Amino acid sequence: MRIDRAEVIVTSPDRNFVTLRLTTDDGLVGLGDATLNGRELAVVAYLQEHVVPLLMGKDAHRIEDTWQFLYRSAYWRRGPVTMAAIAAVDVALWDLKAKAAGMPLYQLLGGASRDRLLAYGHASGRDLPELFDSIRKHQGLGYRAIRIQTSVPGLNAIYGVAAQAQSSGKRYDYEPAQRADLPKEEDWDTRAYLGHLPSVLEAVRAEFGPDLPLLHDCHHRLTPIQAAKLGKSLEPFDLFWLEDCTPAENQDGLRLVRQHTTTPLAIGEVFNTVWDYQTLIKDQLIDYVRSAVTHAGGISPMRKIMDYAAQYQIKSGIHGPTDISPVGMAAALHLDLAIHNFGIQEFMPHGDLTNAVFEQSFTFTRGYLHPGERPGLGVDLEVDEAGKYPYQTAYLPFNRLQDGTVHDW
Ligand code: CS2
Ligand code: MG
Repeated sequence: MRIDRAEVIVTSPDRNFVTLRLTTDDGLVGLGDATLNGRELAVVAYLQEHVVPLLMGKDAHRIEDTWQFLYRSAYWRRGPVTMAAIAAVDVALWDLKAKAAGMPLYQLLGGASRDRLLAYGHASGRDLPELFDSIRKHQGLGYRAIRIQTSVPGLNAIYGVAAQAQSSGKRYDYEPAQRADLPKEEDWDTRAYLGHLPSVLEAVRAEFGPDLPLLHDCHHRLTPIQAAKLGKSLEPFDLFWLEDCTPAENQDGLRLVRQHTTTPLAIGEVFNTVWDYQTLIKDQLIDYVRSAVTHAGGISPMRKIMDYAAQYQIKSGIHGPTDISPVGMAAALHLDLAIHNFGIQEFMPHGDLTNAVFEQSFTFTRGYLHPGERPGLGVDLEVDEAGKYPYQTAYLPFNRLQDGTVHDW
């Protein structure tokens, strides 16, 4: 089974996606997601210029060797662009191997370790009534775990509040990347946020009770001691997790947070190799690993990261917003189903235009996901449909503090 065609397909139905489509000499097609929100074209160039030429004629069955070759022969290691490109190759090769075997991909990863995968969705609101409506809407859709994001009085625009994006009438969800030639500036005030959030979660618990699993994403905006303070202040509300509470390039920063709070911690959606997690996992500074298969080099390395994490009873919480394509989501679900230390799966449903481009077999039923039983990933890319939606420049916002200092978004 040799690779004799490799296409890098860029399409922008509801948002930009980059997909690697490999075809073998016996006519099988394998797909890999290479979408890096706001930097899609960098990954396209990396694939087209530095990866696709190396794949021609390669034995598609040699997944590990191909991964090691692409990682080590590049000389320059790690980083989001490189690892997204390598991930697309890795996932496409796993898709091919599973199709050649006539099995759903999870069967090649050891088979199912569970019957279904708990999902969480994104509820948000500019105020409590809007937030409560959003929670009820997500419960009505079947979600059994819900992320809570809220506006903060005095701030104009903040991460994660769908109504802000939907107020423009252009979005069905909260997609932070704005289709524009330049990144959009948002504002931030940590003191206002820290003063407001606990009252919101207190109100949510009072309205929805103690049992609903609640998650919150700080989106990298606090110092370690501020994160420690927030984690401690939220303990009465029993979060499922507090995500990206502090920028974790300084892995030791989480040691300070851990010393002050028992609120479970999730980190890593911006991480792309096991080295980014080494201290966090070895010293049990986190509870959930957040990287997406698409951003962490593919299924092969993500499985290794999760096996390392399992030694410390750390679970998966794979990243799953709408900037992870249905191909990337399917890859996550097959891995989720097979590993023992599955935690939870983020699931933001895609829009109708996207679902017409990517025909998928995975299901979301009464709050649980399943990858399906079709051979391979279970996703087909409708190439002609994809061709209807050319790339549109889009950037994630950036942040400034009240005094104009650039901050973490
Ligand atoms: C967020 C993401 O889903 C999450 O946890 O952090 O939506 C993130 O903002 C986007 O993936 C950035 O592209
Ligand atoms: Mg996040």
